[in-house]
Amino acid sequence: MKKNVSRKPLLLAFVTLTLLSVTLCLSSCRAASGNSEANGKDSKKNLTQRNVSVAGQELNDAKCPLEGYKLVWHDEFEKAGILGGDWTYQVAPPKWVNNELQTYVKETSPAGKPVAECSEGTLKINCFSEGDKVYSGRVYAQVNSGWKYGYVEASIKLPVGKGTWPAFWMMPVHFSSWPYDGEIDIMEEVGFHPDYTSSSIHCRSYNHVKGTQKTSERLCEGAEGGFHLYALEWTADYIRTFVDGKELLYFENDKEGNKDTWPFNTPFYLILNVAWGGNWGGAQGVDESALPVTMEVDYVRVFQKE
Ligand SMILES: [Ca+2]
Repeated sequence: MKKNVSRKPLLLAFVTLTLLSVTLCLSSCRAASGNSEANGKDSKKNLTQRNVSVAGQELNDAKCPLEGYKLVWHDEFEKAGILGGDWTYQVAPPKWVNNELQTYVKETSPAGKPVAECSEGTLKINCFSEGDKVYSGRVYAQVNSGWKYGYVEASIKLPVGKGTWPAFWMMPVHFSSWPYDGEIDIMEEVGFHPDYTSSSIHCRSYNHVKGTQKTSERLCEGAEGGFHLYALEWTADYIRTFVDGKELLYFENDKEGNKDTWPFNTPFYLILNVAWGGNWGGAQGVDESALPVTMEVDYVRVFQKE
């Protein structure tokens, strides 16, 4: 596209100011962790900005789904009701991880309200208060087998409200300890920093406890309230993520054969959840008047190389 040359100084000033304010906000706002299994550990994300508005930044965008991959598993959530048999519910009390405030239950709250339900072609993960608790859903796809390498995508509409911390991510099937076994965060967002979606990887050498995790974040306008495509390509050589086909995170296997820097050579399963509060989601407090909230997922698809 042609650019109006006379506007360049203005544009540059705007980009500089935007970057400055984003950087300031990030350094002050992001006091906390990824959606990790590091229970209660304070942490800071080491952000790499790959904002599309950065002048001269070449982004390796792609047409999703990527070519050369074949669909091996998917859920379009067309069948109304509870989730199918490929899914497992996490049951966990508040403060189980990351000082999060929600109670995760299987299927429904004590009063019978669903934390995860399919209707009108989408999965809804509901986070709501009931009595003196906040209930929410955290569900796993293929928790016992997972997938090793491939291309994964989900179309997701994020909830709105200070305190929300929705995520689409992966953990290793054979798990002994965090971060040694690795974690792949395809999409995370927090309600106090709306529409800024991020991707991260965690392992022993790169994790938020040490401030060395690999993270990339970018404004995805309308992520709260509209469906956007969050995707991961994971090969033996690299991990990269996309938002609406725009590359966000790129992390390369250093090929040292060292699990500390590349634990991503075993099967990982998929996770969808809405956390409430916690080290990151609650870093600026929570607004309970925002509840109930819902994360809506149109589909999740897993592809592998033919
Ligand atoms: Ca659907």
